[in-house]
Amino acid sequence: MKIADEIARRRTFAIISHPDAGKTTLTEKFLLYGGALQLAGTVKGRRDQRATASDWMELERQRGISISSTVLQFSYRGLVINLLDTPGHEDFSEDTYRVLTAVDAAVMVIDGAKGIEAQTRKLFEVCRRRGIPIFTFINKCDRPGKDPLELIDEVEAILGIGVFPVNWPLGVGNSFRGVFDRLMNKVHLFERTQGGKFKVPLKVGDITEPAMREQLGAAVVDQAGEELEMLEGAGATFNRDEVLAGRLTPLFFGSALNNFGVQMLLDGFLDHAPAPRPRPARNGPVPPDAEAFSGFVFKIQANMNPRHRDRVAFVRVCSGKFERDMQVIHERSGKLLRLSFSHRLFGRERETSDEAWPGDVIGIAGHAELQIGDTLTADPQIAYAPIPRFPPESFVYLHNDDTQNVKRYWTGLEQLLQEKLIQRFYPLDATRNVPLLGAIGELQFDVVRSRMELEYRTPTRIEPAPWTVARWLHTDVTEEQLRALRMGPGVVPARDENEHLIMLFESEWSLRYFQERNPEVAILDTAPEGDLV
Ligand SMILES: Nc1nc2c(ncn2[C@@H]2O[C@H](COP(=O)(O)OP(=O)(O)OP(=O)(O)O)[C@@H](O)[C@H]2O)c(=O)[nH]1
Ligand SMILES: [Mg+2]
Repeated sequence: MKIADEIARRRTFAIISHPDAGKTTLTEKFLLYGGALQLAGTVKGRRDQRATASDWMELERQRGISISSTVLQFSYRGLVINLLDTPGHEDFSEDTYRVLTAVDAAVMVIDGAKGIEAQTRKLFEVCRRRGIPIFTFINKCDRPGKDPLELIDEVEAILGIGVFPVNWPLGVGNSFRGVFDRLMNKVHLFERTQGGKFKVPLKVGDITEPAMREQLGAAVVDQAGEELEMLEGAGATFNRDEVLAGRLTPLFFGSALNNFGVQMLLDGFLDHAPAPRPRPARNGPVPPDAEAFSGFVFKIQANMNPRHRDRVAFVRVCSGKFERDMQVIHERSGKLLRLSFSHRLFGRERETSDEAWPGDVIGIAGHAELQIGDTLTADPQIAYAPIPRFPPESFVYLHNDDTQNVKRYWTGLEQLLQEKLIQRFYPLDATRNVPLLGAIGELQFDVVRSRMELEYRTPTRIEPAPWTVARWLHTDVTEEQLRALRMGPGVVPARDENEHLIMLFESEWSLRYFQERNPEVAILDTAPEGDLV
């Protein structure tokens, strides 16, 4: 059974967390240990240093933060891994949420000095709602941080999930030298090297060996011994079913920057993470080994590689076998599309892919009609749920500063709207033609300006608009009802690109005032076309 084998060897997962916890660094080290890179790059390197494979955008390199999610496909240990590095910053969180619709598991990275931070908590909630198993990595153990037992309590208490520490740190901060593998009962002793560009030398042995005691120091060994005993006494036992149900998180300590514990995390994750499972759809779950190919678009991005200045739709394959040149149904329009330009993705790099299996993320070029959330399928019965669109919290007018080049401005803006980096709104009483754009956070407008400049050679200028809250109205609301609404101060009705009505408010206060004055009007937290799953 070819398809069953192919499914069994797929692992598709996202790395998630609050900004700066080390997702991109960990991604790079997974690539190094997974054999996909010979030399690891750094997030915010000096000019002579290699950048990372996942933070390839100009603005990402300048600022040392991730802005856009990246897909990296590679093979390791006979498995095909689809790894998605996501941005942590809240302003880019829509991209991260979309990625979470396309993965089967997540690695949650926690900065050992900071513990659970706000954005990590939100992303964890999304994973829990979707039933995605989570593996936890406590990063930056090379720096003074919180007590390991305290960190475990924090994960259990704040996230409300059982924790099984797979390994235990030996030494902290400057004296962090290794980890104890609780499943294998072995010590992994690492050597610190400069920069962590290459794999680090590793010594594996028993904690009782005199040589280990000497190298780690008696105090470290004794303390770890006590803590490990406590864990044995009080802690959870390892149970894979609980992990797959999202009730237990295997937890690993390490340092991505120094390559400590990276291989153990990668191997442990691959051993226990699920292969693709049946996926909910309109007419019931679709098993991955269904005969018919199906998948959906969860991201669109153009101009990723200067050699191919085109638009790529990221498709998660959910069932059946994908073959290049196949004809599929574009479920939203009912049209047949031939998918001739399919690619395996590795950051900004790509190569032609002739076939793909459930779990794979492929890049499809050459189809301008593809939108985020679209289902592509060989079986007309299959339709996947739309991907929710969240209300923006920041609004600006985007002016074209180069009036000689109106066409480039509109082409660029149209593309960025397609990527749903931003949304465009049309106030009902608008008297001006300057596009009004909304985004979850302001940083997104920096990205818009940078990409307009770099990819469309169009300098733009931003004029702030006063709204900070927006809510869609239920699609039942008629024109007549709309005219009868008591608006109150600081609110403007508008339409989005899909003609749905949305109210723009200057403050939470004006939203509440509006709700109190119009109790009969149903307002929505996400755009009317998306079910929040
Ligand atoms: N000391 C120490 N620093 C680390 C470690 N891992 C990552 N860092 C540093 O932490 C900073 C943030 O790392 P990134 O990998 O960019 O973090 P990120 O989670 O991808 O951040 P965003 O994508 O912007 O949310 C960088 O300066 C890294 O060098 C580690 O193990 N130890
Ligand atoms: Mg990053």
